[in-house]
Amino acid sequence: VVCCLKPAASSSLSVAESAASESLSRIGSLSQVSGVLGSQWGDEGKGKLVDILAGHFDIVARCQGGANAGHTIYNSEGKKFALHLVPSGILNEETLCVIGNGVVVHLPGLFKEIDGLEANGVSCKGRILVSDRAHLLFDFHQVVDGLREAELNKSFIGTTRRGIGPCYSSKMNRNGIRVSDLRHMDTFPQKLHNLLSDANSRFPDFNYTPEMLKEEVENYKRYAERLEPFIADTVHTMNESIAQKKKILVEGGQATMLDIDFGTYPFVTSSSPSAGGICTGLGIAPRAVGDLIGVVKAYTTRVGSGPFPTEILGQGGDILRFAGQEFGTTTGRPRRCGWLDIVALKFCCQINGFSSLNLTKLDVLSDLAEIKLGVAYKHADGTPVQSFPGDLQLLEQLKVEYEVLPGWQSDISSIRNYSDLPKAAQQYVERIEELVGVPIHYIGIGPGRDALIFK
Ligand code: 2SA
Ligand code: GDP
Ligand code: MG
Repeated sequence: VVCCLKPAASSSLSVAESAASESLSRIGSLSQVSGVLGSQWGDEGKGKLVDILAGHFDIVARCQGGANAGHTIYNSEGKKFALHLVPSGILNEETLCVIGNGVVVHLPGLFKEIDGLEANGVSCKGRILVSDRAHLLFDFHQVVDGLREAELNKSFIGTTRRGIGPCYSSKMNRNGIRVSDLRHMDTFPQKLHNLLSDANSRFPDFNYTPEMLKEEVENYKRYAERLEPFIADTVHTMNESIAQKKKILVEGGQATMLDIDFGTYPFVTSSSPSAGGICTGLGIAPRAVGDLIGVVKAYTTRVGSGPFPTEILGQGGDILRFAGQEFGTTTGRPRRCGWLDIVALKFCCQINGFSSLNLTKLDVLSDLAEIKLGVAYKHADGTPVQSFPGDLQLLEQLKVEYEVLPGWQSDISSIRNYSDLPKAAQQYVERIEELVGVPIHYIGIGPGRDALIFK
């Protein structure tokens, strides 16, 4: 429970109490099934918002991706947690966490994460369900991820090497192994052998041996036993919960610009982090899904290769990287940094139909004298580019048109009311709303749970 969001008891409300009560009613009015999705290239701060909202939802569910995701959250005592597969609702004791059918699950990683949470006083028992339809991501998928990246040489994707692409490839090839297969250990070795032989015939350096299979089968016999209490038909759970009027919050991993269909292909992840992934990754109907909150950093970051039109190269990028502590939660890689890209954000809003936005890390811009917004794309000959292009060559050649806004050059991290923000900060927020046409309801001004302004 977020202490600053508790309802005010007295009838004559102070300014702070009335702001808290407004915040509560805003969260309370979110639809029965709501979602928090990334609207750039990931790491916008989705985990923090999910953690804050979790107390108002019965279930927090992941629908896509795997342990490539990294969500950093802080509990009320300021203790830091980095989550990868476990949904960011886990710190709220009342919340049930669902890992849906669309997620690819690396069991040793999941158990390590659960052990880490338990060791830090977070009880996971009976609070995590793993879909029986979810695909298992094996260590060998991670090896293959590395081999593929090495093979790509200079055109490498810059994956997290968590085996995501290879596991979704197995799923699409229709020889993947699912959680429910763990209940049939008689046929499991043959299925795993088929997968390993595939990889062996594709990659000369794979070095598949019978011992490898034997060892992995033994591991998975143990994992199967440990996972059993967590396994559920989560499609049934989700739909029953909807019928029982329970509130469900879907937590997106990665973001629309990394979407396998809508992102900067091939420099994308292998799942659907946009709105469509909610239905396919959880087995719920589109009409059940209500409010979707797009999370967007006040600037832009990207890890890995691929086009980034508003990227700031050199020292300018370093300033944002260090001010925003932009290093990967999963891999520790430095994130590339740039200005907020309105063209990309509008494209994300279109695809996802966001009802509101959470603008995060506004505090990181506090020292800058001027802040730029990338407001339009132009072809090399000066003619406008209509929308965020799918053509990668065009993306790499286009020119970005910027609008320059004044900075506020003061610390905003302890401000909790929108009206107390410096005028230049309000102007920046409102200009984004105006350009994108979606209201910004939440503003992040620090990593902590309480560092959120409701607008
Ligand atoms: P993959 O591993 O196959 O999904 O990589 C494909 C592309 O997707 C990007 N990707 C990410 N981008 C930002 N954040 C992610 N999660 C971690 C974090 C990243 C980290 O929270 O910081 O620690 O490095 C994430 N996961 C995947 C990836 O960079 C490739 O561009
Ligand atoms: P996610 O993958 O979208 O959940 O984001 P990550 O956790 O990978 O990265 C976001 C980082 O920014 C984390 O370290 C958060 O603690 C931090 N963060 C989130 N919101 C804010 C904010 O408003 N201000 C600051 N300074 N940090 C924030
Ligand atoms: Mg992240």
